[in-house]
Amino acid sequence: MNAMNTLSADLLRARIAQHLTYTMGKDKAHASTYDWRMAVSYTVRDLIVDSWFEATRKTYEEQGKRVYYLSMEFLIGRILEDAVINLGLHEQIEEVLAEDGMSLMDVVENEPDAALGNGGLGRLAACFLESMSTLGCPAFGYGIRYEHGLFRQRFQGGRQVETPEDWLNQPHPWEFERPEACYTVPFKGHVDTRDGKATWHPAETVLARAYDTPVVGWQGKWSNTLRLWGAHPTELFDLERFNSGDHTAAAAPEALARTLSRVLYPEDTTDSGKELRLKQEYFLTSAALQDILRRFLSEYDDLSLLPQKVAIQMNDTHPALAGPELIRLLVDVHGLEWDRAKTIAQGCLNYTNHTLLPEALEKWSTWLMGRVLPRHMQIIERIDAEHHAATDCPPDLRIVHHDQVHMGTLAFVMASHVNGVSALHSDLMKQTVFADLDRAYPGRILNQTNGVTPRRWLKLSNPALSQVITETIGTGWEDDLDRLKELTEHDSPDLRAALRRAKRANKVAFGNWVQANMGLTLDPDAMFDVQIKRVHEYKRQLLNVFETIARWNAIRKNPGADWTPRVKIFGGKAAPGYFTAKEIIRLINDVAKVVNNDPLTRHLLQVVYPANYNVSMAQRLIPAADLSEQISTAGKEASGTGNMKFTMNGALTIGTLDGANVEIREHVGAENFFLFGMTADEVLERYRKPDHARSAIMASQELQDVLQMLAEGRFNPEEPTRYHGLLDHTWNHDPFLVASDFSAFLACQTKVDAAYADTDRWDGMVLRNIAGSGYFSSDRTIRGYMEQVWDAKSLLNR
Ligand code: 26V
Repeated sequence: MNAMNTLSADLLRARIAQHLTYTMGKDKAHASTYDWRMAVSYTVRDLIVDSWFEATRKTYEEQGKRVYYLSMEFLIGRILEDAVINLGLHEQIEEVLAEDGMSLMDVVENEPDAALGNGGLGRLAACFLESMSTLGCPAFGYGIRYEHGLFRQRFQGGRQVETPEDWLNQPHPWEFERPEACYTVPFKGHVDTRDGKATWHPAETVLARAYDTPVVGWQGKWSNTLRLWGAHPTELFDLERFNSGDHTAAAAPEALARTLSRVLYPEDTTDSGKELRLKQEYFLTSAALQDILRRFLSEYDDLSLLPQKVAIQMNDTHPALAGPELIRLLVDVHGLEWDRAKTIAQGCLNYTNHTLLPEALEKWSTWLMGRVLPRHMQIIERIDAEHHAATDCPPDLRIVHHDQVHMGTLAFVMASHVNGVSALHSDLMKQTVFADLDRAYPGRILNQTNGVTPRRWLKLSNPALSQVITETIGTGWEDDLDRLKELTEHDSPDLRAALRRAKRANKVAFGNWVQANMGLTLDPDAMFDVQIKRVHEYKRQLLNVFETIARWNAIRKNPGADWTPRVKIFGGKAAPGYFTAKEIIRLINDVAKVVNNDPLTRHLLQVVYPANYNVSMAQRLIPAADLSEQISTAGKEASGTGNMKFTMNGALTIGTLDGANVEIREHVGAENFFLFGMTADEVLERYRKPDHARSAIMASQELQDVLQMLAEGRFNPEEPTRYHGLLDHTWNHDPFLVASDFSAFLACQTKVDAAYADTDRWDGMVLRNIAGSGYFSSDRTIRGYMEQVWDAKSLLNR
């Protein structure tokens, strides 16, 4: 039983009123939604603090192994709603707020998203934090407290325009600033070596200051800490310069230091080789490792115990300096021998790979690395020499090669375990990018298929469906998601109808939001066909928009046919410097403008692209989706996590055999999944055909028609040549095989139409998707990491 459930509305009423008066300094008559949100947030936060202290006490007492999750990104979204759901305080707070004419929804929606991440990798880190707390795994998340998270997206004439995000311009009620938890992070300068001992004389230093956010698990039984580092100057300002009148120069040290935690890098694939990014990565890594060692040494005095007490997870290669940094701290600061230090470091570290796209594999020039981190460059050279000596690897398998430091190789060599994020992805790691390293270090690569937290992605975002589930199988599925399987035992016309009603209610709610925000009226009985994710060529939004155009053509040719009405919904941001992705966004918006204004087809086809897709928009959109588009070129999407959220929420997937789609299909049953397209092997084969694009285009009249319309500027008569570049790209390059998979996609979409028209059949498929989604809870994933990677134990109920 959740202790919080017994908290009376009276107590909450008193505490909220207390915070409104004494923390916010407002009386009820003048309190704004913001004031209420802060008062409610402080009230809820107070309720978490006790379990937070209790978890810390227990971890010290049991001398448990701690897990440290190092990530440059945590895409958290809103915090209050999550805490309220996990504490089970929904109804009581709603009741209290209603007395003053407020609603929990208004209060919750007043909170800005914490958008400290780009996409899947950052959102995964946020789901993992929540699951680690739910499972009582003693853990810390370490990241950067970016002042500005991921940019906001607007559309101007259909084009993406970026504006800075500013979540910290209001006080952030969830963090505790820790001025005493503060570390010096050194940069640049030179290294002296005397009698075999290296001394680094840095030329710059920055202070890393901790800001802690408690992360509460399901039912408030355990809370861990997300510790984000803010950069501060070591010297406040140059008083001499200030006194001499040079006020700008006097503030320079402060400005320089703060740059390090100013803004999240918005690229999520291209490694741009920027010095600031390298400094950010080291800033996070060094602060985290100093903190880890300080905590360890406060409890133990033998550093050899470190691997027994500490597991460090590197979320992609971004914190891969953890290897050399840990060795540096152990050798240079704590006086250990090199071999011992390296063995200890390897015993603690693990590395998760999140992409095989070559352009996303981080590399740093030895020149930059040597200038910014001269001591680390020496350490990396030595690790590399020993790696070479031990494995006799060819030059291209070395960490340093062609004057570049290969961070993937460094992370791999320094880790106990290396994992991919879906079965297919882990297999491909072994067959391709990491094949030789896998042979040199057999058994090091494992798989841990991603998952998502069902608390945020089902219970919180889809109360209508959650209620149907609870009414059918009872409570307790929230932290035991395999229980969703029981739904199949209750399959009945009544259950199917209930699922359908819940979905329709969510579609109506989303339709109202679109009406209010975009002025478009959606038909809730049309199929909501959704593709939401970062815009990338490999994710093939282009394939989806080509299909949209082909569908429009087909309807116009035969408007009287028995069409299944569809709303095509897109959402997602492009990296600011990614030209082709931005062209694709503009094309979708141009197509939307024309198609939505066609009186002949309007009732059968609409295209909606709300700007600024983020976690909160995902929470509205996913519960309202009928069809989930997971159509990446096979072999390119490491896992996907959106695909899992849709399945849990009763959307059917149209997808390729890529990433975790493969496992989703196995769990929901092949007959309940719309599969199309080439396999990863067939993709490789297809690339060998020099005219793959042209020959595929010539084989499809529908695709030729689409391309012809773009050539003529059918969607942009004001500038008919607008998409000629994109067309040339498609005809002559088509790097992600849009043309080659087009016909299969079209044919599969026709099957989707037929299935949707058969309501009962569709509802049965929906039921089996929800029932089969239990495997994709991040609780299952975290259990896998605890057992197979970290060797960590839950401290709950002990
Ligand atoms: C790379 C870089 C390069 C330098 C600039 C900043 C930056 C930021 C992120 C990345 C890596 C992005 C990799 C990524 O997000 N992978 C996604 O990870 C998800 C969680 O495992 C997975 O579901 C997606 O399939 C995968 O694309």
